Amino acid sequence: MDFAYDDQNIFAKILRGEIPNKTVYEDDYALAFHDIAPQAPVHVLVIPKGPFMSLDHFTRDASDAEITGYMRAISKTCEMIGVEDGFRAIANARAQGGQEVPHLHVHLLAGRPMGPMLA
Ligand code: IU
Repeated sequence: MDFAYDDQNIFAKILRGEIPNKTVYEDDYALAFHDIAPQAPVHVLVIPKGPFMSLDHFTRDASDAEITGYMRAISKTCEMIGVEDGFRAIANARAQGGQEVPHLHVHLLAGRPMGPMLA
């Protein structure tokens, strides 16, 4: 499987500070920011700082510290945005998964009922 990472993707540019973002949470392992086209009252993307395309790539190649750090950052982000009433987490991967930006991102959606099924 080809996991060639494109360091010109938009989230890589955001991580390098070349493009601004509305940051919710940041630490050594991850950045969380508001999605530019929110699909819910709260729609935040959490991305690892390393060059990982997708969830399978990340969980194959990232170090234990990177994986733990990223998961903890998701928890911290949930604290920041307030998800007491529930939320949905989605990680699209590659073409059939509907992934548009080839840097791993978990969508956190909250603030409305999500319905029983994904599209
Ligand atoms: P996807 O899972 O790769 O399809 O999601 C990409 C998301 O990135 C999507 O929800 C876009 O609205 C969002 N996004 C963004 O927040 N800022 C950008 O500059 C671009 C896309 I391009």
